[in-house]
Amino acid sequence: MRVIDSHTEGEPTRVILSGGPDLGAGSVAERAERLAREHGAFRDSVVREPRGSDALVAALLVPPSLPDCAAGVIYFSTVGNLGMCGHASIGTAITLAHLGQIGPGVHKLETPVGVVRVELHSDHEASITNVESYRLHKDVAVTIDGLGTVTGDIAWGGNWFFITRDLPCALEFDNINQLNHATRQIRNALEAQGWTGANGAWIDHVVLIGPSDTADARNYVLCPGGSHDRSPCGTGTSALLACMAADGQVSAGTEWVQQSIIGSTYRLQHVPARNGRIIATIRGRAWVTAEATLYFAPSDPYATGIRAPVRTP
Ligand code: PYC
Repeated sequence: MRVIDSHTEGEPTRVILSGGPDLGAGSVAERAERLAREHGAFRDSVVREPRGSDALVAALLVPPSLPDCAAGVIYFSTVGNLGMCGHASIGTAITLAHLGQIGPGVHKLETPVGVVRVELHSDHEASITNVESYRLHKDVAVTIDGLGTVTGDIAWGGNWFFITRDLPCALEFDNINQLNHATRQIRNALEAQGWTGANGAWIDHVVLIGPSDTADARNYVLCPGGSHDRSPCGTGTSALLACMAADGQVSAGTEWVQQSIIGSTYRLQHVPARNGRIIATIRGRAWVTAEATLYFAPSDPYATGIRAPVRTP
């Protein structure tokens, strides 16, 4: 299987160029469902250890069904498909540019949750115009042993997020283990207390928001596989802006600089969309780190990866 690895503001993406399963015809959303239903072992083999890690997001390139899109792309991590992924979309754009498949300017990618617009600014910088983001529930309170009551919003930014400013400790890299433990507890409590995204969707990302000395805010983002986003999380910050816009705390066209737990940043802006929703544009940098061939020997007991716990304590 031929892949190209990159990182976007610290968060890794693996673009799969060849060697993926035949997903047949249909929209990218239909083919993403087929991937989830019939090709779990393929997904696991690419992103799970020993070839991948919980931080890695794969981007499977497929022919788009929409004629004006440059590519179709299906994102997945160690626990399954992602609807959209900000960092992986920027990584995919930089990878397509590295391959000479797109040049500077505006392009479109067909994802399972809608079309995203990609603007390639240079070999290492791109903007993504995300799908619509919105808040589903405001001020949801969950009670957690040892943490007390944590209050936050449930919002969509291409994935489902619980976003809170109630912090278990300072958002500093040295506190990473404590932040990870607390956000897992919050995610478990949301699930135990019956909170979901639309149509019963699992809220698989938790965002802690705090102050930053150099940006508008700093975050820690728990990702589905149990690791944290090294980048400032494009879909998570889109969801945050949707909540802040609904509360009148950020106006359309104003730049928002979001810092990650490792200190990297995205610059975002938004425009209003229908029914109080917003459309966010996320600007960030990515670098190709490797061009590789993945091997899967029949004798390798871990050819399909090491099983990852889905819901971690
Ligand atoms: O940038 O949207 C994002 C993202 C989601 C999970 C990891 N990164």
